[in-house]
Formats: sequence, structure tokens, C-alpha cells
Amino acid sequence: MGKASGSLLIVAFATGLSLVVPGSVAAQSRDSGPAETAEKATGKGVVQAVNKEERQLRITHEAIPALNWPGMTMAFKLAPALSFEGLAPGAKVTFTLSKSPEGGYVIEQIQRSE
Ligand SMILES: [Cu+2]
Repeated sequence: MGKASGSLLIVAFATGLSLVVPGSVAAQSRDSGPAETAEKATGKGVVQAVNKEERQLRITHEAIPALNWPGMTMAFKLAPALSFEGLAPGAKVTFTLSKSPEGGYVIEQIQRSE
């Protein structure tokens, strides 16, 4: 029992998940890998904290369907070319993420939403 039934459960769970995600059909026809993630994605959110020393923004973002991410609060690195001007706690922002070589996502473009 133990091992075999455990991995069966995981497969069933993963399959169930991909069926529920809207937009997954388009993503699958474009990509071959099962654990694929988009190279770029846009999101909306509110800045919670600014860390200029680390070049990081803590953002509470809405769901990002392209990445299968639910809404959450997390820290993002800003691309080297970006300025922190106008970015302060409470600012509503729209941003574009791009995949970094390390596998995480960095903000390559950001602007205030209003
Ligand atoms: Cu997130």
C-alpha cells in the first residue's frame, strides 16, 4: 500500500487542479512541459512596502491567471532599469513580471494604476 497509493493520490490531485484552472487549455496547446509557467505575465496590486536597498517591493497582488497564482502578498525584485519613483506603500500598481534566469519572477515594468 503505502508508497503506491500515495503517488496515485498526487496524480489525481494534480489532474483535478489543471481541470479547474480557466485558460489552461490555451497554455497547454502552446507549451509541452507539464510544469510550464509563462515567461511573462501582468498583474495588479497594491504596494505594501518598499525596500530600495534590496530593490524589492512587497505587493498584495490579485490573481495572475497566466501563472496560476491566486491573489497573495509577496516580495518582488525590480529590474535594474526601473526607478522607485512614485512607488510607496498604498500605491495601486499594474506590473509586468518576467522570468529571471534563477526561476523566480522580477518586475520588468510597473506603473501606478491611477
Ligand atoms: Cu504572488
